[in-house]
Amino acid sequence: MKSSFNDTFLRACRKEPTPYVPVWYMRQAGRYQPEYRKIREKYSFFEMNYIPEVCAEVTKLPVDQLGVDAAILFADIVTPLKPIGVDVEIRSGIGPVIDNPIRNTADVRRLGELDPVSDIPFITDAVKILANELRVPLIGFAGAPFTLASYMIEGGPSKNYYKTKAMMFTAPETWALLMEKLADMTITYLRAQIAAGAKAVQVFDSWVGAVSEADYREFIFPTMHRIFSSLKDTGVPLIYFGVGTGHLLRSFNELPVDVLGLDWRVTITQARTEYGVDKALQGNLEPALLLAPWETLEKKAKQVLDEGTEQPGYIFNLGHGIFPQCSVETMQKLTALVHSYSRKNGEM
Ligand code: 1CP
Repeated sequence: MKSSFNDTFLRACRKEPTPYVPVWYMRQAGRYQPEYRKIREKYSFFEMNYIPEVCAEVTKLPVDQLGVDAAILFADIVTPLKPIGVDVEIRSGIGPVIDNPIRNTADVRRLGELDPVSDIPFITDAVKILANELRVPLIGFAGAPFTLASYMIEGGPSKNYYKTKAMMFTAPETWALLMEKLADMTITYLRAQIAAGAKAVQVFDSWVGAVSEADYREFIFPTMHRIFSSLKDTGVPLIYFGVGTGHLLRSFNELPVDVLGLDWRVTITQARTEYGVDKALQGNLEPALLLAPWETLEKKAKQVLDEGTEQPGYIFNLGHGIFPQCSVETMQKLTALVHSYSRKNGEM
């Protein structure tokens, strides 16, 4: 590892003491940045994703601009779905849209297997460039099977996931096959990113908070357990994140992961005391506060930091992604605050 390499984030993932609280932000590369918007004018989302030099450049934008302690690969959770036969595009202002949604067992059987060498060389090439150039760890990522399935079955973003849940409840064997295939793909995809140089991986189960704990345990937990268990031997920190998942935290805590990402609906103290989470934690500032007056944002960020730093193993982040209306200046100020406030507290 290079001598100037900043491994604060990796140490926090492993619950080791750190001189200050490391920070990165979900969706830290995106439309709130003028530089991103400029590149996006020239390319479609997938073109940016498919050209390793562009992908690497966009990944590095927030690292240089904000001073965060980790980079996250610029891609999307639906990126590996195209090569297995899902006709997905990213529509600006909407998100992933799929023209051939999954309806039945035959559709699931038709899904191919991911071959990293022929299917995603642009991802592994971008990771290699970044692993070589970055002075902070690169986080690789994948979507979790439930969240991917929600796009594949609904055909795009959804509010209540009725079609997804209908498959889960009415065709449990089809559902199980879909979960199995997506889990295999996720494992292959993350292993390829790790082999190319990703230093940690995050699995985004953004929409799994829509299911009850009983249904999570029956229809989803075994798949997640298999994914994380089979990645354990890579030795890199494994992070799992979902939105609105307070009621699932006890189950999440039983998974072989290193870090759990929290949204803003539960406090860090609640996660640790009420839900008994003993993993490292990442989160969880309410993203809407990025539009509040600085004094309000500062006060709330300090509250989050005070709770987070009660135990080793804490990474500052938002409770969900940055959104286009945010300002680069606010993100810079917030990053500096996380570093200075946590450093000062550490010395006290
Ligand atoms: O810095 C980064 O984080 C950029 C890399 C990144 C990641 C980690 C992107 C780029 N997408 C994601 C993950 C992702 N994609 C998730 C999990 C995280 C989360 O919950 O936000 C999800 C659910 C998606 C699906 C998706 N892709 C959406 C959400 C749609 C919905 O259902 O509400 C959207 C809007 C996209 C498009 C997308 N992905 C990434 C960017 C920068 C964009 C916007 C593209 C553009 O128009 O420029």
